[in-house]
Amino acid sequence: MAQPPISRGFRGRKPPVQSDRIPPGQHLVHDFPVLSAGPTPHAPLSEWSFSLDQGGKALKEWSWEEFNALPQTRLKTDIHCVTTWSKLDTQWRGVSIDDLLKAAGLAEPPGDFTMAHCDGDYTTNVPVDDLAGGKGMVATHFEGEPLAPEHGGPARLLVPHLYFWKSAKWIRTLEFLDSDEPGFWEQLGYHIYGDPWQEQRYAGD
Ligand SMILES: Nc1nc2c(c(=O)[nH]1)N[C@H]1C(S)=C(S)[C@@H](COP(=O)(O)O)O[C@H]1N2
Ligand SMILES: [Mo]
Repeated sequence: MAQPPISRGFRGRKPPVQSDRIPPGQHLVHDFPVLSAGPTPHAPLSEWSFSLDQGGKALKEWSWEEFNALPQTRLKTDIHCVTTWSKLDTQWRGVSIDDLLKAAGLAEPPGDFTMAHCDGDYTTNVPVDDLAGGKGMVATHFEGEPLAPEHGGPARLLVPHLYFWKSAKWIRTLEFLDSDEPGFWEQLGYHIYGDPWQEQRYAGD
């Protein structure tokens, strides 16, 4: 049966794809774009370590072996890149910031803010409240496989409720700070906090 033209566009269209999960200005992708400000580092696992730092000193440091022996957290979550792609239901495994603090013997986080430091000199700042309470992890696995080098392997920060530039790839140190300081992209004009639901893309948004 002939349909009036107005319904034709709707018939051919997929149902509005869970638009309550796509923040303003974002669109859904099914691939996994790679966005890196520099080359992919390839540090051998025998030389890899992860540390919680404060004032230039390590509060606790783990080797790759020790890190993988820590309690594992699984997380299924949506991610949102400031370049406007969003990806739904990504699955991650790693160590939660809560478990890292516990394993370091820290009853309280030693500062209200953090700076993630990575192989290749990338940095990004995240408030402790956005990492603790099950909100952030250091991820080593994606979709059941070891995290690919171009996506941050062996380990990346994962803070899925903020724009994905906060999820620092190749993280090696989480530094605790008393005040919020801008990281790499934040110094170049990106928003200091980066909430995708508020479209906090650039400073002043
Ligand atoms: N170390 C490091 N981490 C990084 C970046 C980077 O250039 N270096 N890019 C950020 C940006 S802008 C985004 S959108 C995501 C991209 O992650 P992906 O390449 O796994 O998609 O990583 C973030 N973490
Ligand atoms: Mo990004």
